Amino acid sequence: HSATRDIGGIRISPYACQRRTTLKNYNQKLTDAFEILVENYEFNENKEFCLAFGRAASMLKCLPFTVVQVNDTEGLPWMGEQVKEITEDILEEGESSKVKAVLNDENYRSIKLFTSVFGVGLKTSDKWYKMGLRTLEEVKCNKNLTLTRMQKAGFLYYDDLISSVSKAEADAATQIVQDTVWKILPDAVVTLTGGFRRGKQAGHDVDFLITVPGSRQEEELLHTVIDIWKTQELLLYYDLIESTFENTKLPSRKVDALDHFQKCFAILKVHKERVNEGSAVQSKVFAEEETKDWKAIRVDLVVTPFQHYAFALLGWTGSRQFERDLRRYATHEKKMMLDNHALYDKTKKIFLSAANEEEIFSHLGLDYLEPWERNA
Ligand code: DCP
Ligand code: MG
Repeated sequence: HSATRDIGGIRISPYACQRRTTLKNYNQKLTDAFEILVENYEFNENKEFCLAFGRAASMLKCLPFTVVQVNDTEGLPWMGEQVKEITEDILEEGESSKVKAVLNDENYRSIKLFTSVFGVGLKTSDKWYKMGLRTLEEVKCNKNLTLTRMQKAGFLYYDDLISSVSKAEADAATQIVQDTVWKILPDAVVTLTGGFRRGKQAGHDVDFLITVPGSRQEEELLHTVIDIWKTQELLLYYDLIESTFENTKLPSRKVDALDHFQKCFAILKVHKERVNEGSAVQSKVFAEEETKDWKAIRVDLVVTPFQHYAFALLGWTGSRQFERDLRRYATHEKKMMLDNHALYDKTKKIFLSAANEEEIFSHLGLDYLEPWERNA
């Protein structure tokens, strides 16, 4: 599986952290199809197939040309037999019967629908499906179910939360976060992370990383931010998770496990007047009919000690596939362990410190990739 190939004199690596993947995707038709299969295998907890199709999709995203025949993928890493078959179907028939079957599958459709509610994961979705429930109306009307506080918020703000967050809305949220944080600690660093840092124009939430140069001033920060937002009535939902971080703990390989930093998963009330979409004229026309002048937006705030900021920034910028490959590369090519907190050299038995992302790439012997080149 570690085949490499030259494209325009550039060797294509099986690791996403050695490929520059921008948002320009010449093979979206194929990658969309593979991502549907990835999602389906995720729902069925088939890790092996999840990885296989995820890696294939990610590989196709970095190509500087559109694949028009299966031969075009010859020699590329991760192009297994199944991947080739589906690629062939799509290129020749315009669609894949396998992908079509998933899209029509009752289980896939129900789990997709249920997990679209904030606070509803695979376990809950599976339970609802096995109870015979198929629609959100049926869930809401079922008297035997007890919803968590998170799920109640998920249903309450469902329409706002499924409509994706625009860059303008993310900027408005950034303003709110910065205003509040800087009122408390003017030296704090507030960074927009996640997909928006990679240059995406839309996302499902807005991710922030907060740190304070100097020592330990950040510990009370989130509590104060929350108190201020409560009095301003800007918090529609929040869950504050205290830090369980220990300096001596070795990095973990699990890319989907939550990190140990203090964080707040919130739903923020963002007033439309704060959102500069460049369509002010239109919004004025409709202003009189409108009753709700705000949108509920999912916001994640993560607070890190200053020495761990670069690792957290690298970890929270994503993409998920990029993060997976970065850790896999560290483990298998460098005998190092990397996570959102630290980098540990197993040969030298020491933690390697870093003041910025460039230094982490350099410790790993990797060429630096800009955030917008990490859209693997
Ligand atoms: N992340 C993490 N630990 C978590 C959740 C996320 O380290 N518990 C990291 C991995 C992701 C990044 O943070 O690459 C951002 O997570 P999102 O799920 O918000 O993904 P994106 O921002 O890339 O996409 P979207 O546009 O859907 O928000
Ligand atoms: Mg995000």
